[in-house]
Amino acid sequence: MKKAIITGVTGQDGAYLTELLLEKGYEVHGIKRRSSLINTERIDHLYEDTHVYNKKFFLHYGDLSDSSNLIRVVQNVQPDEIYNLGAMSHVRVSFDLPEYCADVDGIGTLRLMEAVRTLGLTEKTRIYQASTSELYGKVQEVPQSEKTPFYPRSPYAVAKMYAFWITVNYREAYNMFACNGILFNHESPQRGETFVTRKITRAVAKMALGLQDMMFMGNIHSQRDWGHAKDYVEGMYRILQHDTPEDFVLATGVTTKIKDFIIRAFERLHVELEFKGEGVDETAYVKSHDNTYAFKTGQQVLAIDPRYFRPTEVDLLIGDASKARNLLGWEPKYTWQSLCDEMIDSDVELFKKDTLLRKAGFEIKNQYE
Ligand code: NAP
Ligand code: F7E
Repeated sequence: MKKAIITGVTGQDGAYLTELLLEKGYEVHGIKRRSSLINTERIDHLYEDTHVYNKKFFLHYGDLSDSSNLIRVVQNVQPDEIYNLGAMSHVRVSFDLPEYCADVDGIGTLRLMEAVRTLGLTEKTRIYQASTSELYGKVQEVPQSEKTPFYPRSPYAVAKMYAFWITVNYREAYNMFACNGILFNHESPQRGETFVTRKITRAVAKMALGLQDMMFMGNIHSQRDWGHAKDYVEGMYRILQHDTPEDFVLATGVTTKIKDFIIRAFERLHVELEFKGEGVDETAYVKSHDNTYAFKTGQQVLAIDPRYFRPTEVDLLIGDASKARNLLGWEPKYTWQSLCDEMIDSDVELFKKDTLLRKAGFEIKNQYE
C-alpha cells in the first residue's frame, strides 16, 4: 500500500486529491493547520467514514512555516509521495501579506524538500509541487506552455516562482523525483468563497433566492483558462506516476472573460442581463427572467468596486497542455460551462437551506465577499 502526505489537505484540491488517492488504495496523511474554528469541512466526509476507507486517512497538525513538524511527519510516515498543496493561495491577499506569502509558499517548499533530503528519503519519496499559471503573469507568449518564460505579477506569483525553481534545483542537484504541475485556474463547488468563480456563483444563487440584492466585482475583463479541480487532481497523480520527473502544464486551452462567466451563471437561472457603462461605472441589470426565482426586471445586480482591483493584474491566461496530453494521457473532461452550471446548482441548493432558516425566524445578513 502506497503512503502519501498532502499539505493543504483542507483546501479545495487537498479534498479532491484525498478522495482520489483513497479510492486508489493509498494511505493518506494530511497536514492541517491549527485553527480557532474547525477547518476540515471539505474532508470531514472522508475522515469520519472509517468503514468505507478502513482507517486509511490520518490528519496531523502542521504548518509550512515550521520545519520541525514537517520533519516529524515525514519521518513518521516515510511517504512514497508528497503533494505540496499548502499555500496562502489568494493573489489579491498576497499584496497585503507579502512576507507571510513568501515564507509559506516559497520557503515552505524548501522546508519540505529539506525534510525529505535530511531524512535520507530522496530515492524513496516523490514530490509534487503545486505551481501555477500565475508564474506567466504578464504573458510573454500565447498560449503558455512549459517553455514560456515567467513574468510574475504578484507577491504570490513571485513566492511560487521560488518554489518552482527550488523544486527544479533539488531534482537536478540531488536526483530527487520532484515535479512541478503548472496548473491553470481550476474551480469546483468546493472552491474558496473569495475566488472569483465561487464569489459569482454564491452571489447569483443568493440573489435567485432573494437573500442578496447585488454583487460588487473587480476587473471583469481579465481572462482565465478555467478547468474543474476533479480533472486537475487526476493530473497531479499522473505527474508523479510518470517514468521520469518532469514539469507539466495542466490547462483546458480555452480562455474566458470573467464577464462571460457572470453571464453564464445568470443564464443557468434563466436570467438575461443588460450591461451599461464602462470601467468603474460598468453595471448590469436584469433584462428578462422567467419568474422561477426571485429576480426582478430592471434589478441592478452588479457594480464595480475598485477595492477588488489588483496593483498589477494578470490580464490573459490560456494554457497549452499538449505535453500532459501526449505523455500522461491527461485530458480534462469538464468545460468551463459545465463547471459553471455545476457550481451554480450546488450553491442554489446550499442557500435553499438559508431560506428555510430564514423562514424559521433566523436573520441572515447580506454578505458582499
Ligand atoms: P486553497 O483552497 O486555498 O487551499 C490551500 C490550503 O493550504 C488549505 O488547506 C490551507 O489551510 C493550507 N495552508 C494555508 N497556509 C498554510 C500554512 N502556513 N501551512 C500549511 N498549510 C497552509 O487552494 P487550492 O485551490 O486547493 O490550491 C492548492 C494549491 O495549488 C495551492 O498551493 C495553490 O497555490 C495552488 N494552485 C491553485 C490553483 C487553482 O486554480 N486552484 C492553480 C494553480 C496552483 P486552511 O484550510 O487552514 O486555510
Ligand atoms: O481571480 C478577477 C481578478 O481570485 C481571477 C488562485 O487559485 O488561480 C487563482 O488566482 C480573476 C482576476 O483567481 C474579482 O482580478 C474580478 O483577474 O479567482 P481569482 P486568480 O487570481 O487567477 C491561480 C492559477 C492560482 O494559482 C491562485 O492560487 O478575476 N476578479 N473581480 C476578481 N477576483 C476576485 N477574487 N474577486 C473579485 O471580486
